[in-house]
Amino acid sequence: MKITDAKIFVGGPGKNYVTLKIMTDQGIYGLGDATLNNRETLPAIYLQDYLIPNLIGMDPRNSEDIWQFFYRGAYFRRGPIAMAAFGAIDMALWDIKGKLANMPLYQLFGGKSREGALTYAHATGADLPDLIDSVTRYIAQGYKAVRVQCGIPGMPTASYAVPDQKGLTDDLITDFSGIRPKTEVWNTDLYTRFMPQALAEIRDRFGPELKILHDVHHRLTPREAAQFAKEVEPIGLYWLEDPTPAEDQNVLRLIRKHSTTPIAVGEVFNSIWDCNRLIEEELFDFIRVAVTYAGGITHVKRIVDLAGLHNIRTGFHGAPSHSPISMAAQAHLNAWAPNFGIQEYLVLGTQECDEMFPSEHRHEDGLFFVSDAPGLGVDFNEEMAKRYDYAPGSHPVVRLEDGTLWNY
Ligand code: KDG
Ligand code: MG
Repeated sequence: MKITDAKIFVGGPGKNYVTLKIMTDQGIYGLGDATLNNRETLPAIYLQDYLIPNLIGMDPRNSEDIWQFFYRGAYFRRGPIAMAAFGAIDMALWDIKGKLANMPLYQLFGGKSREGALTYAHATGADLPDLIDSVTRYIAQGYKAVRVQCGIPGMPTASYAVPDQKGLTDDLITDFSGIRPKTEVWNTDLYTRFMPQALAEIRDRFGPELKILHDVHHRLTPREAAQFAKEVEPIGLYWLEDPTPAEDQNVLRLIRKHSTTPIAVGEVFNSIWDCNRLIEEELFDFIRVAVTYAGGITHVKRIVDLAGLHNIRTGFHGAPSHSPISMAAQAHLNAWAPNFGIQEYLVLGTQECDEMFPSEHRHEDGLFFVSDAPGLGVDFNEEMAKRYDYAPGSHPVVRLEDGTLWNY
């Protein structure tokens, strides 16, 4: 069996999805997602200029060797661009494998460990009353787990995942439009004074059953993060995410020394080499990698297995930048993984998105039910994809009030 061709499409309804389609001499094709949020054209060019010319003629069934060929074969390897490109190829090869076997992917991993996989929604508000409304609505939709982000009184601008006006709480999607980033202004003291109280109020209001998550989005220093994690300990968070930037990995040791609040990290990790020591030392509780940015199913499955040996559960990244293709890849891993924890769930559930990526996957009562169709179980409407142009975007930059650049 041989790969005969591969095509890349960049664009989609409201997002620059990077979709890879690999064709074979047996008429079976596979789909992959290389959407690196706000840098979408880079994995697309890497695929087009360097990887696809090498893929043609390879046997698509040898997904492991093909992964090793691109990863080990690249002298300059790792990093989000390369790993997103390798990841898309890997997803597409697994899709082909599943179609050849006439089985959904989770069967090839070892079958189902559960039916519905727990997901969490993003509740937000410009202030606490709006956040409470937002949480109330998600609970009414059946969610058992909700990430809560809240506007901070006195903060000069809205911060990560928080609207700048009251009333905007339903499925808020951050506006990344424009090549020049917007600026957010951040004040740690205001945040660390207000946020623990807000989280405590959410716990009091909604009771012990609700799984409450919160994303600090890399904003605190190590000491501040340790103090924050200790302070929120009585609230019983499901997780506290990315308390500090990912570069200084010693930080997690300090946080662990001071609190038992569960920590989630990894949405910016691209390989097992970014987290193997942290996992082996059991310095966090949930691994947040995405199949898109971390080398596809082959590599992420390796991370999940290592995490499983060390009491770390999965909590894959699921921001709206991931297309239904990589979300399906994660759904198959979620159905199988013995150490599954939770899935972030935010794919734009619009009619246009569903038309462009038709599938029988189902989200109901806060749970994700994976389809039994062979392979990934998602298709791709190429003709429709051609309607969308690439629209450049950027993540905001963050500055402190004196102008110092901070972490988004
Ligand atoms: O591209 C970056 C976003 O996906 C990220 O800011 C979202 O932190 C995020 C999350 O937890 O979904
Ligand atoms: Mg996050």
